[in-house]
Amino acid sequence: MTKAGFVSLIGRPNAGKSTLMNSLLGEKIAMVSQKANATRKRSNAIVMHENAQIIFVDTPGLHEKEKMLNQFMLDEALKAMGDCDLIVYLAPVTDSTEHYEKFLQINNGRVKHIIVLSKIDQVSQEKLFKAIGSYNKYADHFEALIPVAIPRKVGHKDLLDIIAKNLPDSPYLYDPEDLTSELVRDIYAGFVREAIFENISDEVPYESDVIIDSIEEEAGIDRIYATIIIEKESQKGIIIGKGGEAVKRIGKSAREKIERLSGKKAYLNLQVTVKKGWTKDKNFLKEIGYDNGK
Ligand SMILES: Nc1nc2c(ncn2[C@@H]2O[C@H](COP(=O)(O)OP(=O)(O)OP(=O)(O)O)[C@@H](O)[C@H]2O)c(=O)[nH]1
Ligand SMILES: [Mg+2]
Repeated sequence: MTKAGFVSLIGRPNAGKSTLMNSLLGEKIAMVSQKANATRKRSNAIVMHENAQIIFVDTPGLHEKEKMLNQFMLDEALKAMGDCDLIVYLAPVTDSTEHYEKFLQINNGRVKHIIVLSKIDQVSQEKLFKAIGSYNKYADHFEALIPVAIPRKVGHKDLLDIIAKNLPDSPYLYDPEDLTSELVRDIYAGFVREAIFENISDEVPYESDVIIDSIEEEAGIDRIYATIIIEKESQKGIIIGKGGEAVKRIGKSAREKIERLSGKKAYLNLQVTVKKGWTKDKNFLKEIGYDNGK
């Protein structure tokens, strides 16, 4: 008898959702950043654990909506919450339970959940015990609480065991050899975005996006052509940098991430284009894949 199901990773921006998904998969496919609001679209990772196929769904952090793009991001998270077999709610160990209470209100008992207390490597034992204690009063609401330190893979096996236990009996939903059902172009676009988040400060990462125009696969090398979209003409100089040094750094970093995943040499060509006000342009957002049906 096998088990299979969808497990949505839900939590505040920067809680560690994408990092946890990559770590459980053992491959980097989702972009991660020190800056909040990195993930914009749902993505998934297919993790086999004993007789269970766990399909993790990474989501944008639950946050206050502002721009239309943020509204899309919030809708993505809410959709993933309603449409899964189990929720893993990530709470950084330093967070108060206030955020968790908000999550309980939104979920309203609809989908059962496990709490993952993340980033426990950043606090003392004493603080960890205190944080665990602060969730005691909600014990009727969650299936389990698992403390996790992703860099040391602490808590990973416990988490996979308890998830598998909570999944429905089902045949496998994907080929067990598959890592994800995402398109390669979406994963690569995430890597370029991650490189922008790493190399460029202030608002530019939030006002830019990346489209993979084409991927040409040759025997020893993949050639990838991508466009970075920015909101304002004035951001062009920032993204490109003096003598092109910023865009070169972005390209090098993204190319290395691509090569690590593909195990193959890559050539990455980056173009920069200005699309005024794109984060508020409903039609354009739809065109580049941010379609929440509204
Ligand atoms: N020390 C430590 N850092 C962590 C851990 N988990 C995540 N991080 C770091 O926390 C930051 C945010 O991680 P992400 O995985 O991008 O967070 P997220 O929840 O996906 O954030 P959004 O996509 O913005 O919603 C990154 O700098 C990670 O390296 C952990 O267990 N320990
Ligand atoms: Mg993320």
